[in-house]
Amino acid sequence: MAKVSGWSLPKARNSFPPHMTKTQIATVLEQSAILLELDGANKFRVIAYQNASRALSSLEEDLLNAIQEKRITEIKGIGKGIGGLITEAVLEGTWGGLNALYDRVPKGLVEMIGIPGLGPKRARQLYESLRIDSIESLKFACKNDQISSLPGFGKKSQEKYLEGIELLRRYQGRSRMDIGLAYGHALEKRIMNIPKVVKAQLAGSARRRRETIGDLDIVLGANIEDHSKIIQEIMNFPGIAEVKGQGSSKISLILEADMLAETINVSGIDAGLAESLIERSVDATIDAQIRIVNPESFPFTLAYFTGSKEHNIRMRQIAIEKGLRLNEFGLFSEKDAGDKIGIEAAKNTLICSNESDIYQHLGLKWVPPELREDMGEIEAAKINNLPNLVELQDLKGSFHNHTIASDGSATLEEMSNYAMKIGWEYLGIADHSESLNIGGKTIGIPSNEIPKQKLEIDELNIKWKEEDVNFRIFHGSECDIMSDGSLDYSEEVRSSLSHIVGSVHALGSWRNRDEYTNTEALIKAIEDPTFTILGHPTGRILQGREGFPIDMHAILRRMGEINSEGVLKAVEINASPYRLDMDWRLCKYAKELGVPICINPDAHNPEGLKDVWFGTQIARKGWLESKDILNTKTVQEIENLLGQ
Ligand code: DGT
Ligand code: CA
Ligand code: ZN
Repeated sequence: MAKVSGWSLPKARNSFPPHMTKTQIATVLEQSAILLELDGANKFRVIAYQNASRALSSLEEDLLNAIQEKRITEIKGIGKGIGGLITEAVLEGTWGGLNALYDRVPKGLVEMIGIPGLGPKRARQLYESLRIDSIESLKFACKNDQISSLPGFGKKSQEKYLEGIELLRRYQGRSRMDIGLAYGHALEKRIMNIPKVVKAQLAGSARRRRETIGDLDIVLGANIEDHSKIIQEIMNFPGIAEVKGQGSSKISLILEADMLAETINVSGIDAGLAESLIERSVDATIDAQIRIVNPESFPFTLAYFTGSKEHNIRMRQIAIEKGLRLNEFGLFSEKDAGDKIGIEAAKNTLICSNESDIYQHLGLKWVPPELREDMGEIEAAKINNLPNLVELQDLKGSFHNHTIASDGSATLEEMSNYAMKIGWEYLGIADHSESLNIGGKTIGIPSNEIPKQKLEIDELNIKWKEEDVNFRIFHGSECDIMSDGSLDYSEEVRSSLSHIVGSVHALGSWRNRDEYTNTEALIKAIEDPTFTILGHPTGRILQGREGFPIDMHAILRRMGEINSEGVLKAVEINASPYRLDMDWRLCKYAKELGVPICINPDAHNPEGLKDVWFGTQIARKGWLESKDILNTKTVQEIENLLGQ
C-alpha cells in the first residue's frame, strides 16, 4: 500500500539557498505526477513530471550550481516549466502551483490506486461521483452496492475491488531480494523438474537483481502439445496460496512458504544460504506470473520479461532503426509483419537460439541482466565496452564482521574457520564501539577491553603463521559516528586498530536534520585520519525504514579527492539483504571517482558471511568489476594498504 504519511510538500529550513535538496525535489516531482494523474491532467504533463523526477535523481553534479549557472533546462528530461519550478524550490524554498495540487487531491486516492485494477482514472471517477476518497470509504461503498450503477462499473468491479482490498491487506508491497529469489528459484526448479519442460527461467526484476522484487516472472518453453499437461502439473505444486488467473499461456499465482519446502539447490546459491533464506521467508508471500511459450520463442519472451521496461524500449527503438520489429515472440521485418501483432507478426522471425543472438542482430553485445536499466548499458554494448562484472569467487575476505565481543553470536575462531572454509584469505573484525547502546543496553566494546581483543587476534594470527595457513584477521572496529561527525573512542584507541568502519547508528538525530548538516558531519568523520570504510551509508532498512537524508554524490566526491591524495577511504556495500546500502545506483559514480567499494556482510554469525552473495549481486548491478572492489585484493595487498 502506498504510504501517504510522506505526502506533503517539504518546508525550507535554511535561511539561504539551496532551500531544497535534489532528493526532496525528485520526490515531490514523482508524487506530483501521481497527483496530476488523479487530478485528470493531460498525459504528457504527467510524463514530463515523471521524467524530470528521474533526471534529478540521477543528476550527479551539485544542483545549486546548475541553477546558478542557468543550466537547469540543459539537463535531459527537464523542460522550461518544471525547470522554473525546481529553480523556485532551490532558490526561494517555495513550490508555486504545486501547493494547490497537493491540497486539492485527497491523499486517500493515492492509497486507492494500490488496489489491483483500480487506476487513477477510475479512482478520480469514484471520487467525483461518490466522493470516495479512501480505501475505507471504497469498501463501504462496494459492500452497500453503490458502485455497480456507475457508468463503466458493474457488480464485477465491486467484487474485484473488495477482493483487491483484501489482497492489499494480506500481501502488501514488494519483497526483499533474498525472499523474492528464494521463491523465484524454488518455483523455477520445480518447473524445470516437470517432464517435457524444455526451458524455464526466472525473468523480471528478480533476474535483474533489484534490491526489492514486486512480483516474480518466470518464462517456460515447451512444445505446444505439452502446454496443458504442464499447466496442470504447476497447479498441483505445494505452496500456491491462490490462483489469480489461468489461461493457455499464462498463469498468475500467489505463492506461500510451502513452495520452499524442498531444499533449494541452484547455481549461485548453495545449500547453507538457501537454508537461511527459507528461515527468513516463512511468513512471506509473493505473486508470480508464469508465461508459457514454444521453445523457439523462449529467448524473445525471456528478454522481454526480463526488462526493464526502459531497457526494452531502447531495444525496440534500435530494431526499428534497422527496419525490424522486436516483440516478446520474435525479431522480424517490419514490412513483412505489416499490421499483424503478437505471435502472428513474429511468424517469420529471425531465428535466435539465445539472448545473445537477439543482441547480435541489433549490433549489440549481450547485456548482463543486472545492467538492463537503461543507465548506459545500451551505449556500452554498442561499442563493446560493457564491464567485466565482479563475481563472488573474486572476494578474498571482508572487513565488517561481529563476534561475541559485541552483538555477534560466534567467537573469533568460529568466524575465521568459516571464512577459511569459503576460501577467504582474511577476515576483518569490526565489533561495535563503546558508545553504542540499544534500549539502554551497552552493545559495544569498552575502550579498556580493546587490548584484550587485540591479544586474542594476535595469538590466532601467530598460530596460523606458524602452521603456514594463509589466513589472518584484521583487527578493526565498527566505530560509531556521532551526530557532530566525531568518531567514538579516543584517537589513540582508533590508531591502534587496523581499520575503522565508520557507521551512523543513532539515526534519530540524523533523520531529523537536513541533508546539508548530515553531509557535512559525515564528511568530517570521513576526513579523520583513522577512518577507513564508510559503513551502511544511509542506515536504510529495505521495506522497513528510510535512511537519513544525505548527499551521497557530495560524499563520494570528497572521498574521491582524498583517495587521489593517496589515502584510502572506501565505501561499503552492506551486503545484508535487509540493507544493500550503499545503493547500486551510486556505484558507477563511486567507481568513476576512484573510490574503492567494499562488499561487507556485516555478519553476526558464521553463516552471515555468505550474505556477500547479495552484496556481489548489487555490485554487479552497479557496474563494478573486480578491480573496483577493495576486498578482492590479496591479504598481502591489504597488509600494505593498511600498513599492517
Ligand atoms: P517488479 O515486478 O515491479 O519488481 O519489476 P519488473 O521489472 O519485474 O516489472 P514487471 O513485473 O511489471 O514486468 C516484467 C517485465 O516485463 C518488465 O521488466 C519489462 C516487461 N514489461 C512489462 N510491461 C511492459 C511494458 O508496458 N512495456 C515494455 N516495454 N515492457 C514491459
Ligand atoms: Ca516482476
Ligand atoms: Zn552497523
